Amino acid sequence: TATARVAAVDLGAASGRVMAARVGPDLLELTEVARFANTAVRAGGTLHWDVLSLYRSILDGLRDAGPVDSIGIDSWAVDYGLLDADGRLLGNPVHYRDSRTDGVIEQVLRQVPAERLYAATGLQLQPFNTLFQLVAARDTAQLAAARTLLLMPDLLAYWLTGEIGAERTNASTTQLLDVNSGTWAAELAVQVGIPPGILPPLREPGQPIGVLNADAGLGPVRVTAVASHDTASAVVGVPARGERFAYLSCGTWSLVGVELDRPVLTGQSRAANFTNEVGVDGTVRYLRNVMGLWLLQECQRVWGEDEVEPLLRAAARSPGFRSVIDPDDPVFLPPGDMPARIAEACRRTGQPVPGTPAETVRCILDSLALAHRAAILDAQRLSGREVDVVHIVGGGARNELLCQLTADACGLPVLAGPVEATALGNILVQARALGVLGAELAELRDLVRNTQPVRSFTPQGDSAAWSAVAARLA
Ligand code: LFR
Repeated sequence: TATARVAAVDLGAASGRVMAARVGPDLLELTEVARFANTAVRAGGTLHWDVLSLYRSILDGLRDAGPVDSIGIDSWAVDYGLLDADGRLLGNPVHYRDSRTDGVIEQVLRQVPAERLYAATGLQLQPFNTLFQLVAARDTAQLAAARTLLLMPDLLAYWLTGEIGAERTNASTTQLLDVNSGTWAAELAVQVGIPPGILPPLREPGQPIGVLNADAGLGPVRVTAVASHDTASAVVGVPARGERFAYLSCGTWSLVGVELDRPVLTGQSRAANFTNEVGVDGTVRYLRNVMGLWLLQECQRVWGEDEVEPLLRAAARSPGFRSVIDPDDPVFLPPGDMPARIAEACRRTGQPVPGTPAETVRCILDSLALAHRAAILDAQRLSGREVDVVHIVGGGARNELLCQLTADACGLPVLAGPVEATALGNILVQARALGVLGAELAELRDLVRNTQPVRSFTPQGDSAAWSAVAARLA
């Protein structure tokens, strides 16, 4: 049978990688060819992505990947570059954790009531949604000069191929896509002062984008649109059977939810800040953003501690449930002194203040497990979809303590892995487009399940005990 060789570029907020894969009906072999740090740069008072450095690392990685039939790119969501009338990038893309969006949600909601915004877009309110970033930039010379907005993977694909477009799964995170029609919400854009003409034509996962141009120096390889929102690719890579599963894509963020056929747009869903993001094949990623391992990553940065394993071992020995925080409190969103913020949150809620890194890490993991529990309970209640199992994919699947705590808190079995679900999802959509895999999403997941290692965690203790802990934060 036919096999394909494909390359996946997967950019996370902390690091990027280029993976090479061989794929066929019974074959899914993945090799990491390059891994590079993604380091934000503060310049002129603004937090930026270093997009040229990412692009250079991608080109180097693709060169090392050797000959492939296709290349696909995914990254974190919402962030973008603007092109001028000559097709040149206007400035460096701004990081979604930059403070320029402080207060912008409130400003927009005075113009567009929250009910209407949710009915139109189905999206959770996050200060960094593209809509709010653009409103924050409304009166800038840069936006005035802009002719085209390209989300990060689309910008990189543009440099590789010269082709312009907006891949749908990622476009669905902008809060500028109409949840009912699936087209750009041009009227909404106009209402908040965003020129709708900058939003490029949409493209679907699996569609060819174009062919590598001469700049890349790698020959005329085809670039394929994948589910370019990393979380959408991760959900493709979940090794689930059937539909009674919750997923937890766990990295810098914990994205927790279920896969549905249609969006949930009720008032209760809006109040719970659940989002209806677009998945592949017409699916809806009904999920909530939980702050995720960002809390731990920022602590590590402050402590100057590169190694996570010793911290996790110490946290496993540290007593549980001593203090918990609400990880989704906006105070934890920007970069900064995370251990001090966590200490302050414990003090404020009358709980013991973690005194050592081990205690702080334990507090983070207990708190994340608790937030995972709340999100999974809410997802079921709000959507009517019941689940029997929680699939944890992404880097967090390596974190045994977090996997076990999540199983305990949810009272559900956890299946952990693959760690590289996002790259796998990216690869599977390309391989399907090349015609070497079956058409059904379920078949793609079967291939992941049959080829990738998965570990299982059985829930222990009484999960209801976690409700009492949650009550401390009420
Ligand atoms: C995860 C992710 C989330 C999105 C956040 C910001 O990497 O893509 O899905 O909410 O990053 O873009």
